[in-house]
Amino acid sequence: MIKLYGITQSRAFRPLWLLHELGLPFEHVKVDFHGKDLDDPGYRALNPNGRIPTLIDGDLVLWESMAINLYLARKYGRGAGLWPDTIEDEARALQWSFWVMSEVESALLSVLMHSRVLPADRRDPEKVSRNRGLLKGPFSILDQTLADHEFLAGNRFTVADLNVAAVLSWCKPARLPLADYPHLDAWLRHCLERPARKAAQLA
Ligand SMILES: N[C@@H](CCC(=O)N[C@@H](CS)C(=O)NCC(=O)O)C(=O)O
Repeated sequence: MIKLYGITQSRAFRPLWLLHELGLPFEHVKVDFHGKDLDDPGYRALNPNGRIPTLIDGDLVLWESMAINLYLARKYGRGAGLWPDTIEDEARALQWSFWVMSEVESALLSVLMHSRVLPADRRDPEKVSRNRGLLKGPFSILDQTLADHEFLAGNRFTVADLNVAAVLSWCKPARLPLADYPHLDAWLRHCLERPARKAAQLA
């Protein structure tokens, strides 16, 4: 059986959401990044980075949330429509998954940490302001794309939408308003309304 390591309140949320979309049976091992779980030698043998998530599927041990999702969607998601139908749309799914990790994730995480997660005395408003500024470019690009396209790869919700929306789900807890990006805002709400996203959040 598939095993997914990592608590919901981490990047493990991304594969958890996808596993719920797929409706596959899986074991959820709630390894936490608070405390000592990630120092456990058994866990380190699976993921030498000492991070979550990690996936086991048969002989495959895989880490990196986007790699896990692209693998799961390609292997198990064709029937559910989560893997794109054409090579061109596969390429778009890869493009948007790499894009959200390289252009958005780090700046958005910094806004989240410094406006919400860190204790008040460790928050740096300068970082919030700088990273909010950095996000304007990528958010405008995504908004323009979604003005002309309902979805990011093909004409239905796929792993491309899930991967990008899962990262952008941090906008709400980071209290980042999206009013300047109406197409992005509407698409994100639509993605986050999906029952599988809600089920993953409760996992
Ligand atoms: N690029 C990795 C990042 C994984 C990652 O940094 N996970 C965090 C939790 S969200 C973690 O395990 N942090 C523990 C640590 O850095 O010690 C991915 O997307 O899977």
